[in-house]
Amino acid sequence: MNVDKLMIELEKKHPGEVEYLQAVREVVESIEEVYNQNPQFEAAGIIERLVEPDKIITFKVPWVDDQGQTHVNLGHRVQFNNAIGPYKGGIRFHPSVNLSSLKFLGFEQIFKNSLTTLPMGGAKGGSDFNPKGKSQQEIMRFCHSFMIQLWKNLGPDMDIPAGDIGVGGREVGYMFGMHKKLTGEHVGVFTGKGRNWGGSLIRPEATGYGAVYFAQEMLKAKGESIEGKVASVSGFGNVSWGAIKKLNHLGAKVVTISGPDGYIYDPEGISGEKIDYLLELRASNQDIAKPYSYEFPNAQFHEGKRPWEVKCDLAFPCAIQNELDENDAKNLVDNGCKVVSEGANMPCTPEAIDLLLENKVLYGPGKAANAGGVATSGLEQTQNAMKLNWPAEEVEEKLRQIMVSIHDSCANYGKESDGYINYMKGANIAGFMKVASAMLDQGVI
Ligand code: NDP
Ligand code: 2IT
Repeated sequence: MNVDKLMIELEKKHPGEVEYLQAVREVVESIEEVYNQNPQFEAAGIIERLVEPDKIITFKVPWVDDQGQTHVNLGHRVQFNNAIGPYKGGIRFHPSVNLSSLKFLGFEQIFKNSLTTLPMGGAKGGSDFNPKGKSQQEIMRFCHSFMIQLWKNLGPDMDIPAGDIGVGGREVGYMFGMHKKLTGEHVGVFTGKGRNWGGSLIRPEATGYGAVYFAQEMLKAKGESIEGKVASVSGFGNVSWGAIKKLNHLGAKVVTISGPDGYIYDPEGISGEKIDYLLELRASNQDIAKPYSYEFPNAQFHEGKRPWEVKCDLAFPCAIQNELDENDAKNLVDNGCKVVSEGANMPCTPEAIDLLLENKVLYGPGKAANAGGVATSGLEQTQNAMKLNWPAEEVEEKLRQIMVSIHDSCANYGKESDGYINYMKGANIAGFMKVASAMLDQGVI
């Protein structure tokens, strides 16, 4: 494989798909050496087949708002690769959704799911629908319409979606409900379901918990722990919430959260009733950062800024792609940050990653650090297939073990001669090797 040649060809075929090309470049640069040491990969065209999705389904989603006005959004499902298991990955509702962002997310999902040790292929879906400010009825009508278009392409052994930005338990409920109505079957075709009807008891917390467990493992390898550390977290959605809960539980102090409008710095730490207050704001569909600073006057709101300028030991970007750039990474390094564990998918730009690696920061890439969410989805599927419900403690212990195992796989492939672990390289190689070997076994299809 010649990385530059491959990327030139890909850019010609998919012009302007910036995020997708960014995600592919990172992986192919990491695996180039092992790929070229294994001539069977080249002969079987593994990389050329892996960078193109198996199938993309695009459809219109018409829906009627509360005033009787009709709207039309676009929906997509990118079924990227099912070499090691059925397609699996979340659904995102956000105005920024387009094919480039879903292809980057689906591509990342292949390697992430491979790292979990569970048999899951990679996929992603979503729509440019903006759930912000919509009523419950509007959300329900949209979700039903989305599923009317997509249901034929899903199944517990074919493709199993879950949540992502703008899609949580409520939206999964509405989409699952329509799937059940159309098929007449109550099957585990979604994960992140309600706790009373097949959902895993800790799926909502799992991604954030996993990102903290991954940071814990990176620190452990250096003889350190989470306790007593100061942590900066971005966003305040599903993933940030889980990360903040676990960080508090393990004795860290969380000093930031953020939204698209800016960030909150709370030097006293964000825990307990403050988290309850944030959850209330979120449930009532309001911005969170500014109202938080009115409610807790010792906290400061920094309008239009990102939290990475705050001094911290641990950073958890948990909001959206490319939310931490080279300048932010420089601020983190200058302020003595030791760990960056990505709760979000691809939150660090390539320049930011280079700077973190050069400065030997412990950098946990999203496909490893946030894999606890989809891993717990895999456990939910297992429970559904067995028609069992495991207690929360049992699922969390399984999740913790999976995060340890992901850490060890990355360390195995990412250890450098001076002992520093390049987790990005390790994650990409470990994730790739399993999928490539399955593709070789199954022939050119
Ligand atoms: P949510 O919709 O629950 O939360 C997203 C959060 O990010 C919200 O607080 C949102 O603020 C904030 N946000 C959105 N855009 C920006 C921006 N431009 N700048 C700052 N903040 C922003 O999504 P999730 O928590 O589920 O997902 C967050 C990230 O984690 C995504 O990258 C997702 O792909 C990834 N992820 C999610 C998993 C899951 O299980 N849910 C699993 C693995 C990864 P507001 O609501 O005000 O817009
Ligand atoms: O990015 C992700 O891993 C998710 N949004 C979760 C996917 C899943 O199927 O649980």
